[in-house]
Amino acid sequence: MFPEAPSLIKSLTKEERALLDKVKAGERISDEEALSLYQSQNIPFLAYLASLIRYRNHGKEAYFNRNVHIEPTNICIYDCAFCSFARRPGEGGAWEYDLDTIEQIALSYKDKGITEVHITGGVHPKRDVKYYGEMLKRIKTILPHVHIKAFTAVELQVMCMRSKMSIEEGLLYLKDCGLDSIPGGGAEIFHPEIRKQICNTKATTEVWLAIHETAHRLGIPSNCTMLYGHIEDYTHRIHHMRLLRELQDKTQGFNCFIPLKFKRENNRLSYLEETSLLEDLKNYAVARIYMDNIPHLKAYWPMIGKSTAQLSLHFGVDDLDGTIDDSTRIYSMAGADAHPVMRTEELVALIQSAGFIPVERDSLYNKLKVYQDALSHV
Ligand code: V47
Ligand code: SF4
Repeated sequence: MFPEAPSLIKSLTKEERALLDKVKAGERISDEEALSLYQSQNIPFLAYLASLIRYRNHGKEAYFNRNVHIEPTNICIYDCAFCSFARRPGEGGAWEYDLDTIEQIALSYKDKGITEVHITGGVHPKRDVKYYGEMLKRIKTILPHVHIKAFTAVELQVMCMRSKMSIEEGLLYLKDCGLDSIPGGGAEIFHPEIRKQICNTKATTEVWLAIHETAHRLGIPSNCTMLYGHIEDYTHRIHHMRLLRELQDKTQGFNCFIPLKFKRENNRLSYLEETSLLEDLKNYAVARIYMDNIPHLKAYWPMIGKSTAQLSLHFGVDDLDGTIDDSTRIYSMAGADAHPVMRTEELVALIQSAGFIPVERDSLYNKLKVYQDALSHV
């Protein structure tokens, strides 16, 4: 049962009251209304509205999974202004794992209870669809029951081009090799004013959206992201979410939306301040309220930290990603937690102590285990 908040409701302005009525009735909010929420300083109201939707969709349940990342290379043909991860071939700090090394990595996760491997990396100048297909096949042979969520739209565009395949041909080939879903990366900010300043040369907005639309049509679900907190303003964020909401109306193929907070170390945008905790929470709340057709909202804890992830559950978030097992470098190279890892017990305790019911899920949000009982130390 969603807790009533009579004193909060009594203190609302006329405009806030109208928004509350709209959200209660399950109606979609407009871009102008989203902007007014972003501009609002009434944080309890934002938390209340987002929680209303969160409770309606998921009650008190909060999801997580047991996952690891594999980053096959950080060599990249692009040079995004916000990126701290990419290197040129031969540059210090560059890596490229061959398929035998990938096999060794997969073997190291055998019998560890993971249910998902997330694969993403730099856009390598030479590797093509056949290469990545072989990678998927080898991982599936070693970890046959594990869901593989792999390759951003940006990586897919280039590997298909290199293999002279259409996106549809490439996706069907990779699906046959074991690709189960597509992660949400590469979306950044869709608005051309911003996109041309932060990632001018990689997949355009139209290409990113077309690749996800094609994937959905072929029965490959995906996630979507938004990189926020750099040079964009609220109107760019709303434009970005509108394009995702429109595509979701068409396809219903997105499982979750993941706002990614810009981390500033070791990249060309280091002169910017990072967003505040309140701004991060506000962004989750507006996303939950505006994106009414995407079932899950994920707080990616390696990026924002464990405490913010925990708080975000009160601002519309229902998914905290997974255990990670210290397997990603994208964010630590930009200044986030150097060794991201959370044991299952830690994730469960973190969710329970925020007042929610932890649910271990698979990659498609089927429930694997509901942790009904409070832990003894909570
Ligand atoms: O597209 C890169 C972001 C993304 C920085 O689908 C940065 O479940 C912040 O999309 N500060 C790739 N963000 C990762 C990604 C992702 C992550 C977790 C889960 C899922 C999922 C997808 O990482 C890139 C870019 O937006 N990124 N550099 C940075 N300095
Ligand atoms: Fe390459 Fe991705 Fe970094 Fe851009 S964000 S430079 S595409 S690794």
